[in-house]
Amino acid sequence: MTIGEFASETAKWLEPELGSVFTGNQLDDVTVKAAMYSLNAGGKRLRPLMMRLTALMTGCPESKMADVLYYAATLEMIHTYSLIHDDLPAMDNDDLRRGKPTCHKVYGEGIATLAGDLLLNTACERLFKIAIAKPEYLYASYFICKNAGLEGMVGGQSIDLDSEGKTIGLDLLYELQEKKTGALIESAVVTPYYLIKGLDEKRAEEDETAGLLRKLAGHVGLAFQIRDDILDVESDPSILGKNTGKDLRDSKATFVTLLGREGAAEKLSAEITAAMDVLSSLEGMGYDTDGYKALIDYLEKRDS
Ligand code: GRG
Repeated sequence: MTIGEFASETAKWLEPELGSVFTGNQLDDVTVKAAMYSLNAGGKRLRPLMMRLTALMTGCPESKMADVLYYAATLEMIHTYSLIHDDLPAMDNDDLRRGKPTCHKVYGEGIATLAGDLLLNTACERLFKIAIAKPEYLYASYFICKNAGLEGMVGGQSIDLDSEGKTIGLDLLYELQEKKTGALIESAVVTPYYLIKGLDEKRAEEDETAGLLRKLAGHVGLAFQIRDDILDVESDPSILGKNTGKDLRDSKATFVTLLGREGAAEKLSAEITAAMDVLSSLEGMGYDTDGYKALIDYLEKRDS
């Protein structure tokens, strides 16, 4: 199966679960409508795809795939909330996302803000709900919340906003990106394994496979972000589904502005090689890594 076919299969797997988050009268609420508009606006579903890849690679029993699906939908909700808020005039001020008008362009800024809040709050509710029923998932739920907060995505976005128009060094750019984009990708790559094994914090720290998955996530996250920075200067909005040239417009430090186009491409290639090395280690432990290899190949070349 190609990575494109796997992506289509993942979208079909995910979408009924997303469609079941809000039901009945809730669907009449305008904030729910706005949240559903963005959830179904044509995202690539990369994080759920990574979750499925990890689950399949690490031997998830069929009986636990429904729980992986539940977490995949939950993480996609957190990712979508972050994009809705990021697009608001007070943040990145964008009118195009996933090839469609952004949430606030359709529903107004107030409702779009609430739609993001609703997605995050509902995601947290879901993470608690499943951990109440299955306490062995408590650490996985905590890990997702932590990576979405100050130590992860919000912390990265905070550094990003604070750095606009300022000169920042490569070290701070790494920290910013590892938090802003990398933390949710880490949640996607490692959480299914935490679920399958029912790992608590100590065991997650000590487990060899978990350690390799965290390393893999670090390289995948950076590769994804560097490619994103390259696309911002090279791609076309009609292909990318969002406006380009924004980083220059907003005087943002990116891998391209700090390293140059060639330097960014070299860094991307180094991250791809490092990710492939981690996969070789996982292969040495008996895991079938073909799916992740195909994903990494796609991340290096993706044009949207
Ligand atoms: C508002 C707390 C808060 C955080 C926002 C993720 C983020 C932080 C901002 C988005 C800015 C951005 C364009 C980051 C680059 C990487 C990224 C997350 C791109 C979007 O992810 P994709 O390409 O999106 O997976 P789709 O639309 O395919 O789901």
